[in-house]
Amino acid sequence: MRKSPSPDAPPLLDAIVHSVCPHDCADSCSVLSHVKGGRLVKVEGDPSSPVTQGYLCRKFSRIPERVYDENRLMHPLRRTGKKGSGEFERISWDQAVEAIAGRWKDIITEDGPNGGPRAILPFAGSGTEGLVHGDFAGKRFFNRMGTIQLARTICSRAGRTGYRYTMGFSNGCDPTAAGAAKLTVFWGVNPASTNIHQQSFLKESRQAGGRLVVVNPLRITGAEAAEMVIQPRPGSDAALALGMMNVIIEEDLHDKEFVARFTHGFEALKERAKEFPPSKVEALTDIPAADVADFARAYASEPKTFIYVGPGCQRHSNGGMTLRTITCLPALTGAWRHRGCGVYYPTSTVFPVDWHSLEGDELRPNPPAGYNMIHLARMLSGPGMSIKSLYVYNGNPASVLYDQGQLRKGLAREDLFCVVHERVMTDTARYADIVLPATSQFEQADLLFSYYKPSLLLNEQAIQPLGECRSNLQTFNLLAEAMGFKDACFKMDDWDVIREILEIDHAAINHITLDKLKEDGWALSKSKTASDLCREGRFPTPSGKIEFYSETMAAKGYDPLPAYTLLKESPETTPELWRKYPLFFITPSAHSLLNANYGQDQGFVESEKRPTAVLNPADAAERGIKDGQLTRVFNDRGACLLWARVADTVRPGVVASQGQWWDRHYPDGRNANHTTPDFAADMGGGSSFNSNLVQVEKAPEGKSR
Ligand SMILES: Nc1nc2c(c(=O)[nH]1)N[C@H]1C(S)=C(S)[C@@H](COP(=O)(O)OP(=O)(O)OC[C@H]3O[C@@H](n4cnc5c(=O)[nH]c(N)nc54)[C@H](O)[C@@H]3O)O[C@H]1N2
Ligand SMILES: Nc1nc2c(c(=O)[nH]1)N[C@H]1C(S)=C(S)[C@@H](COP(=O)(O)OP(=O)(O)OC[C@H]3O[C@@H](n4cnc5c(=O)[nH]c(N)nc54)[C@H](O)[C@@H]3O)O[C@H]1N2
Ligand code: SF4
Ligand SMILES: [Mo]
Repeated sequence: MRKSPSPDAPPLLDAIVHSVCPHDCADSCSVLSHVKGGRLVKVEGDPSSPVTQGYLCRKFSRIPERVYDENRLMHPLRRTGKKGSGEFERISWDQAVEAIAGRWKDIITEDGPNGGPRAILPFAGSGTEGLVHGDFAGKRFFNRMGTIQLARTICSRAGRTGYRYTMGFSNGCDPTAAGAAKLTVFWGVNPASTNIHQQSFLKESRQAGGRLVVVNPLRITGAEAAEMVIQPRPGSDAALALGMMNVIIEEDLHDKEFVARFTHGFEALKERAKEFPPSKVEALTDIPAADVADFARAYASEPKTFIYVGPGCQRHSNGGMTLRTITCLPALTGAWRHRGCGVYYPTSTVFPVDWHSLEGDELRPNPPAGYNMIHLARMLSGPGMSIKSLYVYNGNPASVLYDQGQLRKGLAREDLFCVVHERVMTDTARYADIVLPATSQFEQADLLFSYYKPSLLLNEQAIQPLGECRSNLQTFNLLAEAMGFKDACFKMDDWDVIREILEIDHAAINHITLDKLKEDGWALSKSKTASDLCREGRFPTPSGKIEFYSETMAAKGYDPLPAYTLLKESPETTPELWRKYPLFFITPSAHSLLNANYGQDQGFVESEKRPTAVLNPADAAERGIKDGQLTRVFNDRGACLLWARVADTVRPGVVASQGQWWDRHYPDGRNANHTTPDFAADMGGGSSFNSNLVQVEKAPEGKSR
C-alpha cells in the first residue's frame, strides 16, 4: 500500500488508501480504495477486517460511479424559481457564504442574542457516520451560534432507551461472535439487506447445527431456511416475549443460578408473566398458542441463544418497552453469560466519549434548548413557531420524515431562509434558497466508530474534492469565519479533529493510536459486553443486576416491569379509526437503497424497480386488487400511490412498502411518509413510522404513468 508522507499531505495520484463506508449501516465496512491518476477507480472490502472479510454490499461496491455521477452538485446555487421547483442559478462560494451569514446576522439583530439564534434551526440525518463530518463539525458550530440543538432520535433511540433500563448499558452482545449460538433469532430485522455481514456469522452457527427463528410480519430473505417463521401483528412483540416468559417460568425452564446471581426482581416478573398465557398471547399477536409455547421451549432449551432485534422493529409507539421486554429473555435463560449471546440491538452510543465536550456545549452563548428531529414539520409550521432559517446537512427530511404534508408546507414557506448542503439535488435541496455542494467520503478524512463491532476506523482522503465541493467541516469553518467566531476549534482541519478524538482518555480506546489506524485502517475497541460483566459480577444498573424490575422506570412513570403496551393506533385503542383504516402499514428498508440515498441513481432505482405495496392475497382479493395494479394507500394524514405486489410474504392485515424513495418515483409525486404518524415513541423521543393504520384501494383511473 503506498502511503502519503503525512496525513496532512494531499492525496497521492496513484495509491490504495484506507476508507470506511460512511453509511448508517451496522457493518461500517473497511474499504480499500484504489486511486489511479487521482481518480477513484475501484473499492474493495478490506480482507483484514473481521467484519468486512473482503466484501462490500452492492449498495456501496459501485460507489466510484456515484462519486463521478453527472448529478453530483459541483458548485453553490441560489434559488431563482418557486420553492420546490428546483430552479437555481450558479453562484460562487463567497456569494453563498455572504448570503447565509448576512441573513443569519439580520435574524440575530431582529430577534436578539437569545431568541435570534433560536430562530435558526439545524437539521442533520445520518448522511455520514463520521465523527468529524457527521457529529462534531455541525454541532460545534450550532452550539457557538446558540441555536436550538437537534436531538437525533429518528432511527433507534426508543429501543436503545428500553434496552438500557434492563441492562444499564446498550452494548450487551457482540454480534460478530454469534457464530457460537445454537439458536439465532432474527427478530424484526432484515440482515440480508441491512447488515449483510451478519449472514456469515449465521452461516457459522448453522454449520455447527444452530437453528434459526424469524419473527417478522414480513417473510424476509433467508426465512425459507428458518426452523420457525413467526409473523406477529406489528407492535405486539412484547406480548410474544411475555408469553415466552410465561412458558419458560411455568415449565421451570429458566436458569435459576443465573437468575439468582445476576438479576433483580424475578418474583415480580413471575407475577407479570402469569398474565400472559399462550392462549392470551395468541389473541394479542395472532400467533397460535402452540407456536408461542414451542418457540419458548426451543429458546429455553439452549443456553447459547442470540437474538438480533433491528431498529425497524422498534419504530412503533411502544418500541422502547418492546426492547426493554425482549432484553429480559436472555436473563431468564442465562444466555447473556456467553460471548455472542443475548440480544444485539444496533446502538450508536457505545463510543466512549464525552459528547458534550467534543460537541462544544461550552461554546454556547445562551442556555441549551433542544428539539426532536421527528418534529421538524411542527417546528417549521406549527402554531406559535418562529423559525426563520433552516440549515440541512447529512439529511433529506423531504423523503425520510413523516408528516410530509405539513413538512412540505413548512419547507415551501417563502419567508423561511433554507440552506441545504448536499451531494445531489434531493427533494429537500429543491426547497433551498442556497444549495452548497458537499464532498463524498473519498474527498475528506474522517474517523468512524462502529456500533456493530465496537472499533475505530480511519477514512483517509483518497482524492481531491470534485468541482467546488466542500466538506461539512470546511463549510462550517467558513461560516464561522463569516459570522465572526474566533474560537480556535473553527480553524481545525479533519486531522486536527481526528487527533483530538484519539486523545480521549478511556480504557476502551487508549490503546489505539493514529499510527496503528494508518497501518491497518481499523482497530478494535475494548468495550465490555454482557458476558464480560457477568465475569466481573456487576451490571451498570442501580441494583448492579440485570433489572426485571426497574425502580428508575417506576420513578419516571413507566411500568417498572416488562410490559405489553398497545399501539397508539390499533383495533383496541382507536376502534373507530380501525374501522376506517384496518391495515397496518409498515415501511422498512429496501435492499438496494440506503434510506433515501442514491434516489438519483438510475441503476439502483431500476434494481428496486418502483415503490410497491406488498399485500397479502386475502387483503388484495377483498379489495379487488391485482398484482401490478396501482393502489392508493391512505389515511387521515395523507395518501400515496404504490404498485401492488400481491404475495403471502406479508401476513394478512399488514401492508409493507420497502424503501424511502424520492418524489419522482411515485406516480403522483407523494411518498409513503405522507401517511406516517408524527407521534413519538414511548421512550427517548424515538419514531413510530410503523405504527400506522391505513386503508388501501385501487388507484383512481388515470393516475398511473
Ligand atoms: N439495504 C439497506 N440497508 C440499510 C438501510 C436501508 O435503507 N437499506 N438503512 C440503514 C439504517 S439507517 C437502519 S436504521 C438499519 C435498519 O435495519 P433493520 O431494522 O433491519 O431494517 P428495517 O427493514 O427497517 O426493519 C427490519 C424489519 O422489521 C420488521 N418489522 C416492522 N415492524 C415490526 C414489528 O412490529 N415486529 C417485528 N417483529 N418486526 C417488525 C420489518 O418487516 C423489517 O423486515 O438498516 C441500515 N441498512
Ligand atoms: N417511512 C420511513 N421513513 C424512515 C425510516 C423508515 O423505516 N420508514 N427510517 C428512518 C431512519 S432509520 C433513518 S436513519 C432516516 C435517515 O434519514 P436521513 O439521514 O435524513 O436520510 P438519508 O437518505 O440517509 O440522507 C442522508 C443525506 O445526506 C447526504 N450526505 C451524505 N454524506 C454527506 C456529507 O458528507 N455532507 C453532507 N452535507 N451531506 C451528505 C446524502 O447525499 C443524503 O441525501 O430515515 C428515516 N425514515
Ligand atoms: S452499506 Fe453496509 S454492508 Fe454495504 S458497504 Fe456500507 S457498511 Fe458495508
Ligand atoms: Mo436508521
